[in-house]
Amino acid sequence: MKAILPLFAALALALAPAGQAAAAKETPARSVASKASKPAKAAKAKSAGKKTKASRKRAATSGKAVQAATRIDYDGEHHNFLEWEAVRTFIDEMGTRHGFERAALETLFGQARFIDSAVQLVKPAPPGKPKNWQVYRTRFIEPIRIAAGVRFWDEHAQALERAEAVYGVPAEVIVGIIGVETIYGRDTGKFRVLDTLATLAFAYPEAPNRAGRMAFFRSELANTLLFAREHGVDPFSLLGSFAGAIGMPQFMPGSILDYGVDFDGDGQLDLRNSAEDAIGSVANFLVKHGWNPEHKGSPVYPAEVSPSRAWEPLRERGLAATLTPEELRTAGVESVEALPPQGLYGVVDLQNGADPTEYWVANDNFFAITKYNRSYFYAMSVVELGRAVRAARAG
Ligand SMILES: [Ca+2]
Repeated sequence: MKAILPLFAALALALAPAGQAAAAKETPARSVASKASKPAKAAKAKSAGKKTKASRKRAATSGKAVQAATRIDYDGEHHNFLEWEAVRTFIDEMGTRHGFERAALETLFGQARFIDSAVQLVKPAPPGKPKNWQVYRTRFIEPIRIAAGVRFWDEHAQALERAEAVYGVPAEVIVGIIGVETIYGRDTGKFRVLDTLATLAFAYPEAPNRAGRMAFFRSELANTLLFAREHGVDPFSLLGSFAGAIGMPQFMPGSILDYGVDFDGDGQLDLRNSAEDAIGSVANFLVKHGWNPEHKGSPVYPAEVSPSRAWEPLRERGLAATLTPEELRTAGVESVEALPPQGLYGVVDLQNGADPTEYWVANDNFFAITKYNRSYFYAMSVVELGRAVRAARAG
């Protein structure tokens, strides 16, 4: 989730079934994605994790014997990251800022692999076809994902109810996000996060915003090390997408540190194996990004726009609800349904290729979802998938 770039977008779409496609961006701004591991595999990893927890903790904290505990089944080149000055500088900074032992980090980076596929995936996409919401939505609002959503909701109904009670985020929105990101944990990503983040932090390909991207991935690499230390896990045990997004909700390490919640209360924050932790963390993320529990209705309403196009500048207000229903009406944007009078709205346009663009008005809660992945297509997919799952459950 959080913060990767529009960049990945199109390429991710081409390559990834789930969250990565979510990363695809059609609108103004952000995010990530991932993927791959079957539930059975995850369960296995969980029990193995329990067995080795003590040793992982030792490894993570002593720094002497950090082992690449997680078997990797993808192509990654052994690369001596320590040859790069930027890596040595990073290690120095982790020492001075966060008290990490140099020798421990050198051992760690000595075991990191260079992931060429991550480099290929973040390269700017070639110009593609015009954006098309109706095409995009068919990838997410489809029978397999809806059926998986029903199973997930049934299995975790209690945790979803609890999240709604604690955070005020309805189950269907949480179900929509986890479904769009990873098909409920089916595609969480197989890369060791340390490998992909080290690769992107120090070998990001040529791109207009390369420096900013590298700084972002360096920061997430630091967050990975901080998270592993804080939670006593081997940093190599963290698996995620090509871009370092972790678990069922595809949180970047920094978002796990900032918004992750141990919602099942077992003392571990595990977004890959604990659906409850994923559910609580998604709800917490949304609330911290402007979700307003007072707005009980739909986060988004179909609208009609006047041919005058006086409303066009309203689309440039960013990912925020800043307009009163009056202001919208004055500018020629009319919600098809009556809007709840309280609250502010923003104009959302969904392009449909050669077909007419759809217009909607959205409140704070829709824009909170866009903070998860800065894309109107993404947020609308979340809303629609959640509704479809709810309807399917109702039978
Ligand atoms: Ca937990």
